[in-house]
Amino acid sequence: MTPVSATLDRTEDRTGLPTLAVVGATGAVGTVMLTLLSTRENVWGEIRLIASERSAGKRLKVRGEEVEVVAISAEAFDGVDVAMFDVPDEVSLHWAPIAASKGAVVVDNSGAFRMDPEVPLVVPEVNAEAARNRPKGIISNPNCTTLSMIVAMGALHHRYELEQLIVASYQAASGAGQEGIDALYDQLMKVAGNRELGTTPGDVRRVIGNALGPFPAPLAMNVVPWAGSLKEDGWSSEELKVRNESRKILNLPNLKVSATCVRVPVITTHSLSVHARFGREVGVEEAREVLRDAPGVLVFDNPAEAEFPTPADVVGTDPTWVGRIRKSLDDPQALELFVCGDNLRKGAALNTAQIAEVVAKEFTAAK
Ligand code: 2RA
Repeated sequence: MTPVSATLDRTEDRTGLPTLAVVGATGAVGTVMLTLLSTRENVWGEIRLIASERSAGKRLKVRGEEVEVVAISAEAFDGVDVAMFDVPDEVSLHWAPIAASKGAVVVDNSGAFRMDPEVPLVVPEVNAEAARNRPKGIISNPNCTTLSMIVAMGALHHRYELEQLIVASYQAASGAGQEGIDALYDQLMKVAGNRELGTTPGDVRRVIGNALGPFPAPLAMNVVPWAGSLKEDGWSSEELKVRNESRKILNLPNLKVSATCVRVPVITTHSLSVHARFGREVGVEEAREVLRDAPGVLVFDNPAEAEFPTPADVVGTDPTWVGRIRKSLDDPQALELFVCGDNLRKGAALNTAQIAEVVAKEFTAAK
């Protein structure tokens, strides 16, 4: 679907187009979603905004028009063809099956259904066809950390047969929602202007005090080797998601994956350093060409000119940016790469919108 730069013409004819519901329209990802729906090529008739009772009655702009938010209820899904959910796991667990039972195809951005064998986990550039097989009427959107690298990995896998991923993530504060964004800005205010901080153990911690927000340690002037919740044997939920979701999306149940997830003081855009090992020898120039030709990937890789992706440059853009592409020194079958992707766009709202657009085509084709 081609993005268009201007807000859509309000007078366009939307007759016969499917009805879309956006559930969780008022959150950090929901806000990006409304921007995307206002700037991408339009495939929707009515767009209905649904949120909690608390947000009902608010008026939000989408496609240049004000739309009133309605409270979530079974009736709110009447006549809805596709429902995009961006709400906490427990809300999706409850409401997604209800929306599906009313005939909507649900595209869910929570973790509630991602590993359910009856729910496809879809990245349109990699496995769009999986969206058709949805026995529960639900399609899952992957976690933002997986999404920030998987488009590039999918392209390389199709050429070289991926065997192993060893990754370290550098995750932005907005991955932890609005609370994470607010905490990082507040902490940056506290440390700003103090030219002695960061010189003795615990000095940053003392200045930040209890204002940790959703993070287990100060994030300003720091990196925190933790995201998500504690799982077995010391792994974090986030690290297991990278492993399990990569396996499911690429249809490689035995893919070896080892991830270390780290939070960094960046507002939005996740980065990952990736060591990818393949079933055969990789030519680095050829791999660059594969990535250049891959939809959704932008190669930005000329260190001699200081050209490599950084979150500060990538934020607010759609592609997966790839740089620092090198052949591993000790393994002719492996590549080293650095990837960046906006965790609120491709990592969440954009991929959800792309999946919904894949489904919208089914409705449009059926008419
Ligand atoms: C994070 N990936 O960055 C998570 C959000 N889904 O915290």
